[in-house]
Amino acid sequence: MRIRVINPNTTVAMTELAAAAARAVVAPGTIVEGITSAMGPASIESHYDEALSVPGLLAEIARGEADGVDGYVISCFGDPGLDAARELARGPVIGIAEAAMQAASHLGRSFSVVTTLARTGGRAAELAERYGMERFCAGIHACEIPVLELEDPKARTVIADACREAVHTDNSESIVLGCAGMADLCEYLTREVGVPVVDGVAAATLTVQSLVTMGLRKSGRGEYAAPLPKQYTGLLAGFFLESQEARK
Ligand code: 2AL
Repeated sequence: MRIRVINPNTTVAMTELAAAAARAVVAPGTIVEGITSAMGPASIESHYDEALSVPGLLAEIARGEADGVDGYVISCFGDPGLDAARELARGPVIGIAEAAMQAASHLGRSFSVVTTLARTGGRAAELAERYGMERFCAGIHACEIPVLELEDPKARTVIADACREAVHTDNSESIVLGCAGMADLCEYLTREVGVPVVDGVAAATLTVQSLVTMGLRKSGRGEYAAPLPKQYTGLLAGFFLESQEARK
């Protein structure tokens, strides 16, 4: 099976980091392809960034469909474009926030999200609500490190401190990492913090792998059916959709 881990920001190093986290957990025979969006923001840490990341993500889903890919991971914690991506794909599309929160809900009664900048916390809260995870989400904490500075060797101790503080303040039982760029710190943080630490990239990749292994595909009935064909203009002219028949 082929799973594409799509990084909706345009930073190749982040794609490689996420693809490595995915490859570390998949079964033999599952091929993970890391894909960097060809257009959009270098990192996603505002609603503006998130909105402008969606066309590039959807272009990659369309390309994946043409290439016969089995399923996709949206490798950004805002789960940008998740519903739209599902409309385009035949296989499962899983966001790292939904997968991480759901995995954490199996591990304890409560989790804390540790994210990058505080301004991304509203989106995380909205997603917890959307996924029915508010009951488990005890708090959302920021380490105030911008996405592209997570690579700095000093970042790991700041994030570990934020995780310990979150567990203490929220009295929570696990941690959900709030950025794909934290995936490589999961083992280190688990050792440092002493509670399960969930990386959404690994969780989402294995969710896709499980669904495809079970022979389950996206439902084409109702809301996630292929979008109606219509003209798109201006910069989005390339997103013109042909008839659904032609795309099957
Ligand atoms: C993210 C993420 O996962 N990728 C990105 O560019 N921004 N999340 C975040 N909380 O900043």
